Amino acid sequence: MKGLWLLLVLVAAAKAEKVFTGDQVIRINVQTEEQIRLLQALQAQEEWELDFWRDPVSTELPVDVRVPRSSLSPVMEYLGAHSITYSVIINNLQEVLDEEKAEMQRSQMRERSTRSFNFGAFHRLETIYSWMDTLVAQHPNLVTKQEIGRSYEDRPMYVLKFSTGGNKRPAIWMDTGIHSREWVSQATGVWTANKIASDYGTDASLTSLLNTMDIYMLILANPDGYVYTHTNNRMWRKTRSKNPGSACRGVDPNRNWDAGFGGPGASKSPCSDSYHGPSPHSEIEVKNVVDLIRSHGNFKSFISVHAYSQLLMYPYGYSCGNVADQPELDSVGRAAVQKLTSLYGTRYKVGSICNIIYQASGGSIDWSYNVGIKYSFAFELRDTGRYGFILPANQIIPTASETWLALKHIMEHVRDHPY
Ligand code: INF
Ligand code: ZN
Repeated sequence: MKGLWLLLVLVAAAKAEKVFTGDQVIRINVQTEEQIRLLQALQAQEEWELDFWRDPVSTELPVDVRVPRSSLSPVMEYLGAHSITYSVIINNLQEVLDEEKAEMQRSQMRERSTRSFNFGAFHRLETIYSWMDTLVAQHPNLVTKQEIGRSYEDRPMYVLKFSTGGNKRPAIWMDTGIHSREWVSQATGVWTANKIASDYGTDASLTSLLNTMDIYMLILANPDGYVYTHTNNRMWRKTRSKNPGSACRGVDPNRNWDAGFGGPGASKSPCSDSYHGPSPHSEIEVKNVVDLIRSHGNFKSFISVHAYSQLLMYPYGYSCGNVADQPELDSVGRAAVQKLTSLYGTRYKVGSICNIIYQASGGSIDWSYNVGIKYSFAFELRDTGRYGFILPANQIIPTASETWLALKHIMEHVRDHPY
């Protein structure tokens, strides 16, 4: 009876899963400001349900947009009418998603038979949470798991704390997965947590860092959204909170921080993927982090990891003016990216959020910088749009390995420049 019940539940969940058959992801290399305005007009209308993977903001960065199959002909007509050229980077999104799911299932089978955790695979929330307990058990004198609060749908939010003693030592914060669909971010968080635990005691630089500082990692910063990308909509980005008066769910957790809140570069529409929410820190997932950072009071670095575009950014997003520490942040960022590139040649750009991509208000690292955490950075991991959010799992370990070189450089700079 139990088996039948489980089957029914799975079928129901499967039924609820959104499919993207025939959806195309197209790339538009905008040539003029006029074209940017034309694309922003597309972004504003909700009828064609366009999902901008990269927003139309500057002629510097290509625009990537998922076009639902039902909107393909009107969109192509619109682009043609304005002689906006484009290329198709993903011809049928569902095919790519099916392969991603098949790869996950193959990996789960291997894990069950070998009883080992595959760092080169994407995992469901439950698997990551039980792996956390394994990591703590393997490194009882270094790693602890702390519940910093619960999500909107009442899931625990776990932070892994790496500490060799002391009380409220100077600390480094790292979060991954604040945007749930950016799966290589959470996967990089898992790999990095294991790397820190494994290398303590053998990597002299990391050991000296952990003998004087603590590291806090929030791997699933948006747990409800992450589960939703597995069960209902792989392209989900926001939280899953209900918006009063709207059928649309969720707030963009990277627009909900009290830093230029509600300013340009965020939407007031609950249906928008960059909806800033009703008020700063309205999202419990954001408030839980804010409360921890504030009560700890001794964080020296705040690093938030996103994907994709291969960028290393520093504040501000809410304005294009330079922060006081811009020269130092820029030089640390460039040196960190040099270390990253040295591994596989992966190229990154460095700069402030506003200058490199676009004005975005209410972002997490603007808030952390403004509360005095000087070394605030945001990563945009691989790739530059060939796969976008659906990065193949075989790129997880290379991505995490190269990113670790940059993270280590930042952490070493923080260690050597106490303030
Ligand atoms: N990045 C953009 C965003 O809309 C830009 C960004 C990154 C703004 C980091 C602020 C801080 O949030 C992504 N990338 O969503 O995944
Ligand atoms: Zn993001």
